[in-house]
Amino acid sequence: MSEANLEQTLETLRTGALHGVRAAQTLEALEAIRVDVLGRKGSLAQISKEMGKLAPADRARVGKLLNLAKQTVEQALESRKAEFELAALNTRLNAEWVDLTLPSTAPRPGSLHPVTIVQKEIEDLFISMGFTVLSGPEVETEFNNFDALNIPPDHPARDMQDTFWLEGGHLLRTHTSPVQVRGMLKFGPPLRMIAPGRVFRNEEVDPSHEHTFYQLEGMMVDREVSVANLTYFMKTLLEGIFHRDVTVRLRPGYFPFVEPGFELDIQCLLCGGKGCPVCKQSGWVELLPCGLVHPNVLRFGGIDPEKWNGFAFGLGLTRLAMMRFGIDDIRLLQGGDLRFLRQF
Ligand code: FA5
Repeated sequence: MSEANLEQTLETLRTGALHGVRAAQTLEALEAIRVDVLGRKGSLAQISKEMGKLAPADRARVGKLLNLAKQTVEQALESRKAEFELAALNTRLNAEWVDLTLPSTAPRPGSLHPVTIVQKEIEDLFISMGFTVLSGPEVETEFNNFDALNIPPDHPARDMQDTFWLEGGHLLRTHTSPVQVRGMLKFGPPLRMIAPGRVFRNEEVDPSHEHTFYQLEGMMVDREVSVANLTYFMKTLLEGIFHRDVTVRLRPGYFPFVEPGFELDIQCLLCGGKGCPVCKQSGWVELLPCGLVHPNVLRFGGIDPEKWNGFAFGLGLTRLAMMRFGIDDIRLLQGGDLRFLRQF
C-alpha cells in the first residue's frame, strides 16, 4: 500500500472509530470497538505492519499520524466510558436516594405505666414526710403473710384472701402487709415505711378485680400514735394524688392485724357517685383499709406494744391508678396493649 493510501485508510479508520464510539450504547459495544481498532490483531496493528513497506521518511510521518489516531480513539473510548459510568451512577442515585428530612421511623421511647406513675408520686410524697420505701418478695412464707399478722392457720380471715399456694410453706403473697413484719424486724421502732408491690389472689376477674394487682402498704410505729395521725396522713395522701377535693368515708373494717380497723372509701371519681361498673353501682370505691396496728403484730415484729404503737394501711394501688386516670376496666392495665399504654 502506498503512503497516500495508508494515510487515507488511517483517516477513514479514525473517523469511523470515533463515529462508532459516539453511537455505542453499551460498555460491550465500546469494548468491541477497542478490540477491532486498538487490539493486537486490530486495524491499527495491521496498518502498523504495512508501514514497514514505506520509505523511511514517509514511515516517520505516517507513524506519527498512527499514534495520533491511536490516542484520539483511546481518549474517545475513555470519555464515552466515563459518560456511561456517570449515567449508571445517576440511575442508581435516583433509585436509592433517601430523604433525610423525613420523620424518623425509629421505635418510640417508652413511657411509665399508669400504676408506676401513681406509685412514684406516692413514694415522693411519703419520702418527703420521712418514710422509707421498702420492698419484699412476691413469694412469701405462710408465716409472714398470715401468722405474723395475727391470722393463725385456722382463722377464718384466711378465707378473705383466696391464696395461690406453693410448696414448702410458701405462697404468692396476697397483700403487701408481710413487708410490715419484715420492716419491723429489720429496722425496729420508731418506724415510718411504705412498701409498694405486686400481690396475687385467686380472684374471679371483672372490671374492678384482677388476680394480679398492686398494693402499697404503709406503716408508722412511734409513741402514742392515734387515729387522728392516721387520718391526717391518709388525707395528705389522697389530696396529693388527686390534686382536688375527694369525698371519703370511714367505715369500720375488720382485719385481724389492726384494732380498730377501718375501710376508707372514696366517692367514685369516674361517675361522681352516681353508680357505674367500677363502683358496682354503689357510688363508692373501696380504696384503703387501715387501722391501728394490733399489739400481737407488734410483738411478732419484735416491738414491745406497751411502749410503742402505730397505724398501718394497705392501699389498692391499681384501683387508685384507675380512679386517677379515669380507667373503667382493670384488665386494661394488665393487658400490655400499647394502644392503651401510649396514652400515658
Ligand atoms: C388487705 O389486703 C390488707 N392487707 C390491707 C390492710 C393493710 C388493712 C394494713 C389494714 C392495715 P384488702 O383485701 O381489702 O386488704 O385489699 C386492700 C385493697 O386492695 C382493696 O381496698 C382494693 O383497693 C385492693 N384490692 C383488693 N382485691 C383486689 C383485686 N382483686 N383487684 C384489684 N384490687 C384489689
